[in-house]
Amino acid sequence: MEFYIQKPLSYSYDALEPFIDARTMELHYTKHHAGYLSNFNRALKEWEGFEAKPIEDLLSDLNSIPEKIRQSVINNGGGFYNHALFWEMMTPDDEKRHLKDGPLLSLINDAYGDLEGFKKIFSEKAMSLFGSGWVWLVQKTDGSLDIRLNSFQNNPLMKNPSLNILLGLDVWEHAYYLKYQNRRAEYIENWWNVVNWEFVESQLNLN
Ligand code: MN3
Repeated sequence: MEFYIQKPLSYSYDALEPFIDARTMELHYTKHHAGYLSNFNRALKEWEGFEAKPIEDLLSDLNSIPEKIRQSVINNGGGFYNHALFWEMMTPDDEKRHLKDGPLLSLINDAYGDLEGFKKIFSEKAMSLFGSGWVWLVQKTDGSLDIRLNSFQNNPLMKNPSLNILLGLDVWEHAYYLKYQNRRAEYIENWWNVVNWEFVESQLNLN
């Protein structure tokens, strides 16, 4: 039995062309993401009495995980969860690719001046990450925005469960190497074109 499953992509492998190429999407989804999931499920089978629960709850409470599989859950459960989010954070739909006036834009303006200012800082952070990992836009409990960097498949929830994840960018080489080779900056610049701002805004906590 599998505790967690991979949701189908809501768009085709070539839907994000020319910014993200079809071959990268296919390998990323069918090999990398599926691989994390299969290793994750395999590790959980060694956890006697484990019952599936929302993945966020599991990754927010690493101390509850038996030590012998904890690192595997961090790597593979993190990889499974991060990619599931990543697919939803991108869209082929032009309507959703624009951030409209609203609560998210207001928060971005408060924190970074304007949307371009935010993109610049987020991109610089993504460039500054040495090796493989992720950069995230998160919302803190006071409602304000912040940026987090994680190596490997770590996720901000693992250190701080109170953070609300809004947007994430995969900067592992497997996410861009086929099309962009070593040109991470070009990948990041192009990736902004496919961000699903409607989804990002829908993740906000509004109080
Ligand atoms: Mn990846």
